[in-house]
Amino acid sequence: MVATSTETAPKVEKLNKFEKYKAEKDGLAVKGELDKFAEMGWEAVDKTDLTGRLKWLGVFYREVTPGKFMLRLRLPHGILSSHKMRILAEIVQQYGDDGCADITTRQNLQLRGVRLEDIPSIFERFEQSGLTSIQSGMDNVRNITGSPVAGIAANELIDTQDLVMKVQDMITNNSEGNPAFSNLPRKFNIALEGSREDSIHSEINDIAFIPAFQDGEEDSELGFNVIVGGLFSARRCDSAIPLNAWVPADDTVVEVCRAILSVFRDNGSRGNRQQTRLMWLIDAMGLESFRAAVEREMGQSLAPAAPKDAITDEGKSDHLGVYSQKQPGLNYVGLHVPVGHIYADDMFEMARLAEVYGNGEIRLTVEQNVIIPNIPDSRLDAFLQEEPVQKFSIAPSTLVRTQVSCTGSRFCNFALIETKQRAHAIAQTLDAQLNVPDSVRMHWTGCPNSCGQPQVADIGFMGTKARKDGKAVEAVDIYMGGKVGKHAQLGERVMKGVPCEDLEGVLTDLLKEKFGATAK
Ligand code: SRM
Ligand code: SF4
Repeated sequence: MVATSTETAPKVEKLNKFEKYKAEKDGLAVKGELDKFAEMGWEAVDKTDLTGRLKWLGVFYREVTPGKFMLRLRLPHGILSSHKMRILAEIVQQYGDDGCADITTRQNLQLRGVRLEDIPSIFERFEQSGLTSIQSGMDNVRNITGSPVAGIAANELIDTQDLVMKVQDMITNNSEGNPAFSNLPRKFNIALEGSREDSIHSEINDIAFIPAFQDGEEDSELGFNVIVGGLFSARRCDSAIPLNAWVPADDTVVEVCRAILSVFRDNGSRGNRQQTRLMWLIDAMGLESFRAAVEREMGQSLAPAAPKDAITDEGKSDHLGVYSQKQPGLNYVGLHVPVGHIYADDMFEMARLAEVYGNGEIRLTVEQNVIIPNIPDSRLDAFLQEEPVQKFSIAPSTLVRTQVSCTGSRFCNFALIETKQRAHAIAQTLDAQLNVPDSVRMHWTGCPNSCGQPQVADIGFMGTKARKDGKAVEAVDIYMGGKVGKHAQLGERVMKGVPCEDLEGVLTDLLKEKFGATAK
């Protein structure tokens, strides 16, 4: 058709630089080049492969520690066996002082100190043991989160373990790598909640499934309401919004994920990188058209959302301590891992505890802690006497208990401040000085990317720089008012540029004024 002068040509989007390199060579393509990379050494690897495409395999070049890579796994639901944990411990152990691991805010593990030349043999071990790190970084779907006590919680509605696994298998082609979903416009987060508490911050995911009885009444069919578009980024932070869709707790969940991912892949902006997450597409299309596009992709219509979800007002557990399971005579015990940082010895010990006292299963939480499930009543006392249970306490002091922290400047190039050690040290100091009557959840994040989720915290800290006495110093913006669980809401920034060296005093005042703390 010949365009008339009154017609305007469709706007052609200028692709961002990530799109250009993805178009030149797919991220997953480096899978076939690992032996070559191992042989040539990391210094000789093409820069875009090294710092970009390898992330499609979960291999992260760290500018802060050149040659010592971070390996990000996928642990759906945060669940792994003692056998898998032991393999990961052995990998970390071989790197001596460089080797360590972190439990992440998506109930996942990241290994540190890893050498590129070892990746082929590490991946062989992964394949033999059912571990994978595929598609865990860049424009892929991240670790899929679910209640850390799925299948064992007394208040469970839907055991989401199989569904989470099916969604991961669909996205990754059973961990082989799936080109259909490895070139999304941007990162993507999915969560499935199956209990009566929102244990996984569903509201900050691009797609989340929340348990809901279809008619709102408990005698109607149990399934999920779907919410979409939650995100944190330097440019924008938003809670997910209802898609106005209810789905049964069956393979429809997988289909909805597939359809939403397809609509995002085919229609999402690939221009300004700060405007490419799902919520920007929903804004551009309008929620109704977006929902219609998802239905078209599924080839079926979606039922409207249930009038209410089944999350209760009781709040969100941190799962630390001893809890009876729904299976009579069995218990799960949540152990506190300060800011999620662990070493090979700790990992071996966790594997041992799980085997000796439980059924060999280990679970991770989005608060970066560990749960050992399936401990019989008769073994509980002996378990609680174990040395690692003293180290990773079931009852840490009030402020130490609630710290969550992103990686920070020790390993992350984006970081404006050191986070993990500082978070733990300040909490220990203030616990020694103050009686704090109730839990105060504190989240630390080293830069505006918000990996440490400061907006969900009672008090959140976001790394920045400030000037003090004419010098640039590490500082934080302080967020307050984040709520989790049924009435989740994002916190707001209440203070800007507080130098970290002044934080102890500022926090003491905040804890006394807003949280009823008193001097010891
Ligand atoms: Fe994150 C990028 C660490 C959860 C938002 N995140 C990064 C990178 C990969 C940057 C880099 O290459 O250095 C960090 C790796 C540092 C390192 O060496 O560990 C990093 N993010 C993390 C982890 C490890 C923080 C932690 O200590 O737990 C978490 C890993 C989760 C996992 O297992 O996959 C992690 N990141 C999050 C979350 C929280 C969540 O998912 O609940 C968010 C906010 C939620 C969201 O995504 O909407 C988050 N990370 C980001 C962003 C901002 C995304 C955006 O749309 O702008 C970036 C930067 C980017 O993607 O450009 C980022
Ligand atoms: Fe790195 Fe910033 Fe994420 Fe912390 S919030 S891990 S500093 S990108």
